[in-house]
Amino acid sequence: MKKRIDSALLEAENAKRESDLNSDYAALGEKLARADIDIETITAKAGEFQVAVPSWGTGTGGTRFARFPGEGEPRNIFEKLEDCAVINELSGCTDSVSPHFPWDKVDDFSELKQQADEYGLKWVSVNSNTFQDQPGQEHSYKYGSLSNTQKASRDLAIQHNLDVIEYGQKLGAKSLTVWVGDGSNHPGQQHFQRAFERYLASMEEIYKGLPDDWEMHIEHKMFEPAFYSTIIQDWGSNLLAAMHLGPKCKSLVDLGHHAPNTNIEMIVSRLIQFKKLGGFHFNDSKYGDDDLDSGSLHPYQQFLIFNELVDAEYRNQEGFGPAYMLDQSHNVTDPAESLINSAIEVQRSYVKALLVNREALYGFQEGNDALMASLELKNAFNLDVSPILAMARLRKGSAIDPLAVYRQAGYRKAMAEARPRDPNATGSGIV
Ligand code: AFD
Ligand code: MN
Ligand code: MN
Repeated sequence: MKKRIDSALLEAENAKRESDLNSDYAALGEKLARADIDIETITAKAGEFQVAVPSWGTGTGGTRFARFPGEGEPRNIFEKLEDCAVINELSGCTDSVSPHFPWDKVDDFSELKQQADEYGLKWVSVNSNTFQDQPGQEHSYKYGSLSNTQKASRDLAIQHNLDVIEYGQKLGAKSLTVWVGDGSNHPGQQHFQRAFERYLASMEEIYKGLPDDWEMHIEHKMFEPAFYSTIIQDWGSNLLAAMHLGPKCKSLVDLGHHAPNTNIEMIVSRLIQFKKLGGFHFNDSKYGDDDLDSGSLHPYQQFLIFNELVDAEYRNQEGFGPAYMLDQSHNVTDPAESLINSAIEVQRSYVKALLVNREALYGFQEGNDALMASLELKNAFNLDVSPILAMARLRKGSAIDPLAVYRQAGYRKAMAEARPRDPNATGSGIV
């Protein structure tokens, strides 16, 4: 497999830390054994866990006010893929990429697929973009795309989604994620029911174009760019649409797309129960769709979500198998560093959720022992599982300390030289 980080450097950095890691791992192993947990089982599961990187996350993000580009940003999908390869080499838990079209459109998809194959990266859910007009676009999305009052704009948006499915097929992806910015900014501007009917009719056309083994994932979002109403504003509308469209359509939960303090883990549970959980866009938020780094603000919430996911896994819940993706906007950090760290934080939540004694928890729940039930979760959350994560990385040839290696490698500086800024570069800033 083609590597972008010098293996000698990686091995030397790991060698410096290996003996400390072995001691910490052994100590944690003893502690877990007292609770009848086999550390090796957990480490193996940690090693299997993967979360996809969004191609658009490798560039510096921005806000409505400005974008402050970083040094050595990728200027096209090939360079984004290079950064994704680095993120995966070091973290060992991001073996797939979620592309966004038309930002990532290329003339020769086989060349793109080949580059990904060489890096050992897979393509997952393809994203369509009907939330902005492309240069020269004949019918605008200013007043919506799939729900636009004008048929010509709706048809364009439908066709774009069908094209995106085709690109995805060439790359080997198996799902389409649809997020639209459609909505209204003024009370009375839009007839709610008619707009939703138009959206559903358009989505039916896209659904018809799905290959047999594909899924379609709908992403809800409470506000922005429409600030009064959004066509799929919450999980209720999302689920209604997914149920209307059929079994291949499921809901995708982006953590930043809910009102502050919403009980997202309960939404996750409901979607699991009705076989409608398609996937996740992980990120963190304080106020709205902040797109902050996963686990940077609400690690307990992220753990509680994984508690539901691991519970479904434990119960062999039928129809369960969500796609895990990050969706973040990095304004003040090196995007590669944020993505490495965030992927590991998501993996950390998963591993902690594995430590919950499910049978004990069910017992406390049945017996209405609220305090012990909550402590069963809290005790797992409070355990520092870093040695397990580091050991999982070491065993697959990744870094014990990914960020230290990344900085030692001087990757960003090298990219700043290799990738002089391109004012026409696409794909960064609008997430
Ligand atoms: C925007 C949306 C949504 C979507 C992303 C990529 O809020 O999160 O997943 O763009 O289309 O951030
Ligand atoms: Mn998202
Ligand atoms: Mn978002």
